[in-house]
Amino acid sequence: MNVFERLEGAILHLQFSNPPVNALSVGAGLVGALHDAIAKAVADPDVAAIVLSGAEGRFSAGADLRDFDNRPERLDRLRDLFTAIEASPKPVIAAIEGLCIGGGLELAIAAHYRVAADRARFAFPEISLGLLPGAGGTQRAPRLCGASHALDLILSGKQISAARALEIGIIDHVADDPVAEASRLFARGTLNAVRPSGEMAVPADVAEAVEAARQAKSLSLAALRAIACVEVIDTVPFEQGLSIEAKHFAELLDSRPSKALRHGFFGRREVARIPGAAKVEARRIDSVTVVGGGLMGTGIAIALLDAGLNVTLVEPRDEGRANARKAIMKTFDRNVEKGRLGAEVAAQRKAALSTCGTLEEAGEADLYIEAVFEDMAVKREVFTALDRIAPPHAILASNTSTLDVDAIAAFTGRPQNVVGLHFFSPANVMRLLEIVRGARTSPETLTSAMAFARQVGKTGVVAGVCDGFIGNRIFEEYLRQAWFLLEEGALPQQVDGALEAFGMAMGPCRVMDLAGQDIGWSIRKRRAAEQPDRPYSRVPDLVCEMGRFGQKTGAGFYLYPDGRTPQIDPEIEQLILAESERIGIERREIDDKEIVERCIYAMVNEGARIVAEGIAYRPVDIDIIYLDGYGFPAERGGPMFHADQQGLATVLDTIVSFAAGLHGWAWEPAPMLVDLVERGETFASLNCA
Ligand code: T1G
Repeated sequence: MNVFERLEGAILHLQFSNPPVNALSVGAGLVGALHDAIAKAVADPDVAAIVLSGAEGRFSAGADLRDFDNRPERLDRLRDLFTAIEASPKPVIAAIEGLCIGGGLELAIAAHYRVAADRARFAFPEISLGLLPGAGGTQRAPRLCGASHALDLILSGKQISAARALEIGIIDHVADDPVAEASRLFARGTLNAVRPSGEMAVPADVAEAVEAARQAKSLSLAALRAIACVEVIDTVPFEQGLSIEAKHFAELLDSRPSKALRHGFFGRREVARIPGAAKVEARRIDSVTVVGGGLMGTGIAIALLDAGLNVTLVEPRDEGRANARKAIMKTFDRNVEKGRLGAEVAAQRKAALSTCGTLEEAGEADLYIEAVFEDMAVKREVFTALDRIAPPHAILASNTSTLDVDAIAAFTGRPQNVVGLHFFSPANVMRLLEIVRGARTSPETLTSAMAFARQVGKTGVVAGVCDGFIGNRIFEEYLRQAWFLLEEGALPQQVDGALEAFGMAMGPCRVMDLAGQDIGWSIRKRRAAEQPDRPYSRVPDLVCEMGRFGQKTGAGFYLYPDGRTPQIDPEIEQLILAESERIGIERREIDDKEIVERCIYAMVNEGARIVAEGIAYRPVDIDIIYLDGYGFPAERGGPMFHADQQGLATVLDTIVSFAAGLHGWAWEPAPMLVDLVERGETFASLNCA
């Protein structure tokens, strides 16, 4: 961390540096050092103006999020710095390159002027962390750009360009070299009067902007508090507005949603850490061959093309190959039509795709991703051919979602180069990528796969080899409870309703209707043979035996008259009542609390086993898998974080109570959970492992 000073004539240039993102850290001393430098410059008679800039072509990514987790008062140091800048009797000009976001943007608007490079970007991302700009942003920004633009920035968290920031009044000038331009403009007398934004006129659109913002549906706690902060601008002095903002910020900082969202932010970065592989160099991946032109193969190809990679898609059947190409082109065209993608970029991505019928025609690649039928004989054929054709350095990956990656690796003479890359459908949309490490996968292959995940904008999480890896193995226990609840007394709409009220993007009955009930059916059949002592309810099988596989057949647990919208079907209720009667279960009233606890704690219990077995490195890996791959509510931080928040002793007591009930066999408490409770520890204590 450094603050570099350079006096050029009467202008003092202050450049602050705190790699990698110039976080305004109190703990690391940057904020204090900046405050001292400003005070010294104000007292120095040789200094007439101050130009502030960030090092390494970036202004600042905001306050140091690690700073105030347990030391909220540290933010007062940031607020003091901004007040000192604003109160400076000498003009302070922010010269901005790159990202200027969060507390970084609050620093910039505490200065008297702002000169930015065209590539600079501005945002208040705090809302995505369950926070609000807590160091003056809600009071200063509206005075610069009006309440409506300020609330749009604060409530959306979106980034805007320098041109847009200039247009709405957040910045004053755009220049190739902001530092030089700031000096030139000061020398010309353009930027030489101090202009504290806090003393600027109250914008005229506060009431209207607040009214409009409040019309939005399901505003989060952070959004409600941010609106309240802007609303007071009309009625209280600036200083009082700052203290109201600080009060709301402190409340949010301590709120569960914000703690969960911050857990997710750091968790997505922690899961990239592969224990024991910190020093291993990742292999570059510039070209990829995708083997298989089905739904997954085309989705994977689109994801890679979107990341700017050259992709060769191998599909032996002419019609399959033509359909794959057509589906890929259609996706890019649709994104252009919807304004998500420029026509030129779409053309570049389309041009980066080649298709052919055989691996021999495909030419060499750095990475091969097999996405063929989920059958071991077919995998053997593909990997035997890959072993013969792929260059020695190439990574050989399988997109398998259920098969044994070690068995697949054994089809080759290079198991150290073999890894699972389990994409989630639709592969070009879902963020999660399970990276399945075989027993003989080398650290270099694993590290390269993790770097590849980041390269293609995915959240890579490493999983060991077991049935279902991490995500699907846990999901099976979640579904097992959901199906038992149906035969014990609940109906699909109640199970889905309870879990969607908890925050799941889609309840289990709906999600399996979407994914295809036949997929779950085949897994249950396989597991019935492999694990006869761990049965499921027959209810979903009965639905499948009617040929009702969900949306794709127009009916599953629900009817889909328009192909998408679920409609309750009395015939399914009859089927469930008959099944309860057939197996002699006296149906009972089941409340939503029990539905949620049984489904979510089943995840937690299985997750504890998965960590104990080393299939997942840490509990946070399970959280990120569920946040980015299974629609777990972000404001609850994932199953393991949620369990910590509930208190593991409470979770264990509830699990023990379920063990005394029907299907108690499914509720054997995971030894790790019991041990953590006995030691008074949390899952979080295992995350630094
Ligand atoms: N605080 C602490 N560490 C941060 C950080 C931050 N604000 N931003 C990034 N890092 C770490 C990150 O954890 C990783 O480290 C490394 O930097 C590289 O990040 C007062 C209260 C800026 C777009 O929300 O969105 O200001 O974990 O891998 O992909 O009102 O980082 O690997 O050891 O993400 O190039 C508001 C959060 C804070 C921005 C760069 N600011 N950061 O993305 O690199 S609250 C934010 C980002 C605030 C004020 C409020 C991204 C990025 P490690 P990275 P990247």
